[in-house]
Amino acid sequence: MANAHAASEEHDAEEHDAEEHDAEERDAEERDAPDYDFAALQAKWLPVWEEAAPYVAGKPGDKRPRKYVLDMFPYPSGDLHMGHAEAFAFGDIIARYWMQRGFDVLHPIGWDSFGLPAENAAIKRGAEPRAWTYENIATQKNSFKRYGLALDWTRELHTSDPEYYKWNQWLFLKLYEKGLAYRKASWVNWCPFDQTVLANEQVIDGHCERCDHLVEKKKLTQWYFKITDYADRLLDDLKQLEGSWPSKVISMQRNWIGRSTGADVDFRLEGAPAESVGDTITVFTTRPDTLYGVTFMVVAPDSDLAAELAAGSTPEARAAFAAYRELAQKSTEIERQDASRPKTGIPLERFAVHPLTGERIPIWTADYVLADYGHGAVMGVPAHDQRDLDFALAFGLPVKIVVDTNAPLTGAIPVLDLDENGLAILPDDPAPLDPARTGQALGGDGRMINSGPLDGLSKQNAIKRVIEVLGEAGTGRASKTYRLRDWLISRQRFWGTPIPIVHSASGELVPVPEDQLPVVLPSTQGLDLQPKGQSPLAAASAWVQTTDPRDGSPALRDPDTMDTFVDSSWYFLRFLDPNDDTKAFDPALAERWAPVDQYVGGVEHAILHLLYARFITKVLFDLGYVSFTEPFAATLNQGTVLTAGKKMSKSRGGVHLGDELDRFGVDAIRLTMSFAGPPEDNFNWEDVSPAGSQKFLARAWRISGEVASPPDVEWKGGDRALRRQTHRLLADVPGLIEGFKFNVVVARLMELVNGIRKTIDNGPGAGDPAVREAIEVVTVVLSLFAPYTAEDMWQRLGYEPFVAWAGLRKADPTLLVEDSVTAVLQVDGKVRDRVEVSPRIAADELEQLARASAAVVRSVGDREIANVIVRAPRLVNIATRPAG
Ligand code: ANZ
Repeated sequence: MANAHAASEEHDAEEHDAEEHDAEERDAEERDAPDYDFAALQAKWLPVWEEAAPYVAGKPGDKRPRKYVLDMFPYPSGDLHMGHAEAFAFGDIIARYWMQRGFDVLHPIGWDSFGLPAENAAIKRGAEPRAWTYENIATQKNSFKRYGLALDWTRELHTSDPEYYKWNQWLFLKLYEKGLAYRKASWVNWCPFDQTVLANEQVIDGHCERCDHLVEKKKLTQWYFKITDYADRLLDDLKQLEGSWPSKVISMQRNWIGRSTGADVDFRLEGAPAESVGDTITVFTTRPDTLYGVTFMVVAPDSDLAAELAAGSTPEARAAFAAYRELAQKSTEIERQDASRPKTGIPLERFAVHPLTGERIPIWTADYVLADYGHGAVMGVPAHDQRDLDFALAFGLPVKIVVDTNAPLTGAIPVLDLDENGLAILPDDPAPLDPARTGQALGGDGRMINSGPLDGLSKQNAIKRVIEVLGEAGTGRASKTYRLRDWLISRQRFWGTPIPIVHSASGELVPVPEDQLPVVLPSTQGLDLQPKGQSPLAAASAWVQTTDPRDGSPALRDPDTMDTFVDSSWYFLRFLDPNDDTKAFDPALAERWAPVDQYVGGVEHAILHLLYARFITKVLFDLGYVSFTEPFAATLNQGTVLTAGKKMSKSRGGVHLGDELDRFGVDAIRLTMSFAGPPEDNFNWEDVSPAGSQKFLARAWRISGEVASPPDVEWKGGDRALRRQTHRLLADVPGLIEGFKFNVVVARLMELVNGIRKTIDNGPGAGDPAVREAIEVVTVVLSLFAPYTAEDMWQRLGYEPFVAWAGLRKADPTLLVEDSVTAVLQVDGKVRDRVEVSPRIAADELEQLARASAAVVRSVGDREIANVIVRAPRLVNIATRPAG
């Protein structure tokens, strides 16, 4: 087992030798008694657990403290795989741990069962998405059960059930009422293969997250949730999560929201005003201090502003613009932001007026400026911004330095190198290096120059000052911009929640009244589900043609369906009572159980899913439905199970979970996952040993049958060393489990089982009460990792099911104090005193103790000490001679 030693904390050489010897004995013993049969244990206990439904949370009258442990929503794509096996093993350890600690634990399960993959898979097989999905759920459900998870199956839900998606539609209407759901035409990501729009978040390096095809830009009218209204709160509330969310995930959230602070600056337009901005162009800048260095402006070619500016320009500029715009649209956003790509662009033959100097500033369009960031326009400061400099150099635009980056900021005298005569070497060129010559923009801090009222100021002070100056003139203000865009939630596909809006004959958007929900998906009968750029629902004429809820006049249903991230943004609340058909969730239940205490799942959801769930929770808070603002108090993101350093997947082959479960059994696989290392780390399946886990389980299980004392035996008189080992484990388990050090707990269990084996074989034997105590503790702790084996051990130890409720005992503090040995203190070979000391006491410390002993001092009397012999920790002999 690769990591046994890495995980184990204290191992001295002696123990190691003994272990090796034991291992030989054990191997012999295993040959003689191949009696641990995991398949039989699974067959024996699964029906017992099924029958008893033992993990039902929130039973009436249950007054225990509560914990909500949630595993990320599985998607029914196929059968259980390695990734599930790992994540669910970890979630289960945590859930079972709190059960053992006496909590009423809510550990529910459901399926995120709408979505593109099911639809695509069904189309490929000529099947029906609904049938395909529910078949998969049935298969997975069986596998989850066999995997021995302590789940509350009474709360199972599927997002593709109308009983669930009715509440998605309710949620949509709540957002719509609040002005947080809206429709707009804009440039969107379009996957030409899946023939649907994608959220920015679903575009990975310019490719569709689902099918990997290159994503295009299309101008379409779509539904959005206004998550940008919550950008500040989504960012600021991350502070609440520090320490209980992985810091990596917090910074991924932060970067995704991407708040930049700076200023908006208005430039007056010369000539005819542009329709969308009137007579000014506003830019967002993080460096308003560089305002005096502006030598041109750039607007995004795909912005309305550029089109309007071009429309008011010369015929030549108009034609050039049309051609350039078409070209720009062929590039992906990633390409456009690639700093190493040569700059392109064209002048629009339009001019703006500098708000402070009154200079005439030429306006260009270039694709390095993005339409949907800031205002889709920038002030070009080539001396201090590399992108602007590259652009200026490409088109011969002037470069004006306004920050002297060589000027010391603090007034301190710079330390200069000395020549061989001890004279300071003065820098050749104390003036700032000219970016126009070097090609390097001066991005650093320094003193403002060539900047009128800002001259001499530092960057920070110049920013402050220029915002004041602009404010007084009414041509600028402090401002923030976010990378975060509104959440595009409409999809042109069948297998999702219908958007509860009808389009009236006059083109108005009319929400479907709440009492008419759910808007149920039609049957697929006669529908062509092939992706075609328009929702297949548009062709379901009997479904689409409806009436205006206000007056019964003919109207059309919105044919789009919702992104499945809507479904998973609030599902944790539906688990509180998935059968409630009167409301999405009961605020009183939410008060009792939520937020989720511990969320467990893949780091691939570190941005989107978590961000959306956080956003919807804040909306629900604002609407008064919940009293908390963050959905998941703590999260654990497990690493990935790899094979040969690569993520396992169906297409890449690798190890099949099903085969491994058949070979080694559920418990050995779960234990192996837990033992592989810290749960956040990736590991290679080749580097771990399910066979070793299986052997360990057999060893522990065998001991449970050897115990020769009754369940009510008094432990007190048991072997002290073994008892101490047992209680040290008990004392450490809470900290280790709550700190996700599952691998260390497994290593400690292995050590304790070795200790028990020694006590049985080479010590007081199987009848010693300490043996019973120790194996009982092993059984309870092992139940977090290997529920079948532990349940059986519990029975062999003479107890009724269920080990899940046996409870974690408290460590006896008197057994936790350090060992001591008796040191003999002699004077001239005669024993004068005895002291209890640590077996690890240092020689000089022991000598000091001896010299301080009253009996020794008395015995030495007024004689002189000639020599001291120390044999720590057992003996000190003080030799004396007459004084003088
Ligand atoms: C003038 C300037 C001078 C700028 C300077 C930077 C340095 P972050 O930090 O990413 O928020 N910008 C603004 N809108 C843009 C758009 N739609 N597309 C591309 N670039 C845009 O970047 C903010 C800076 O990015 C802004 O500050 C602006 O350039 C540019 F020495 O304005 B700056």
